[in-house]
Amino acid sequence: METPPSPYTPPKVWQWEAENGGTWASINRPIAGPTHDQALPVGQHPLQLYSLATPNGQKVTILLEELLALGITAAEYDAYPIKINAGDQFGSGFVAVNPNSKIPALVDRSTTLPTRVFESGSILLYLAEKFGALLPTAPAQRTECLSWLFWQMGSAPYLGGGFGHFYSYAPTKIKYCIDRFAMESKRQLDVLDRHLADKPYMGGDEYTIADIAIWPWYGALVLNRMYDNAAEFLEASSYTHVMRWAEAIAARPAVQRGRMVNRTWGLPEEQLHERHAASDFDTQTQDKIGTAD
Ligand SMILES: N[C@@H](CCC(=O)N[C@@H](CS)C(=O)NCC(=O)O)C(=O)O
Repeated sequence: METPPSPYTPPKVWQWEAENGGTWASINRPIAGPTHDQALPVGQHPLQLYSLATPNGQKVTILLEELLALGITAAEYDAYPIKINAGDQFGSGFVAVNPNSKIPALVDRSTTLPTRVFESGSILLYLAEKFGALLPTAPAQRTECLSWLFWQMGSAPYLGGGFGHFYSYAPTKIKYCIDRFAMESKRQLDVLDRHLADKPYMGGDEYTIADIAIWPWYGALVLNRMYDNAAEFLEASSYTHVMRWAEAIAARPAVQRGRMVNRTWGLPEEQLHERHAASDFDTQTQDKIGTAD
């Protein structure tokens, strides 16, 4: 096949053009560190979560709601929204908790000195170990669970930053990029589908933090909750085992609550901007109706 002429020749040294037209262009920068002073709020519980209900954020709120559903009251938490489209992740307080300036970030104030935890996979592991739940203790099962947890951390950027970005967010649709990442996303769905063919959950018989990490990305994708009908584009319904697994997890009450926490968009009844107590879920509908984001 003949290679088409390239519309862009890279210069010797890359230059930052702040406005490139893509969704999120206004918040992306080639430098790290804080842009402004902004202290983080602190609530009454030992666990303080600073996040947003994106797939990476949902992982942590789903786990916390599952821990509470198991009767682990020490997992009570305050959750504050970090509005990444307004640049909250570059505030000095947030950067002190996560030098990588991305949600989710957690502070555990029950330790002698507050413990900061960033990267969603690290937060899931920290909480599962702290409370001794949703992570098997037998070495073989624990290792299988962690293998899938780390699989998610390495794989989802191809789905989100690759496929989702070029299919949905980029200012122009570039066939080469969409082909490359659609291919990889379908390959990943096939990995999951083959694995789930003979077991209910990623780790085997037990629901674990591996499912909690993978579901907000791949479950949401096959349930057509992401990227402008991407489920149809990627023929998600053909991955029948992933679909069955995604629907079973979507039906869990803790998952439904976790999806709502720090959600600042969508249907008013699905949003809970801040979470401080279980009763917040009962009152959120009245509070949010009429609130514009
Ligand atoms: N590997 C990180 C990824 C976190 C991440 O990409 N967070 C996004 C939202 S889903 C974010 O905060 N973006 C803001 C930005 O890039 O400035 C994790 O799993 O915690």
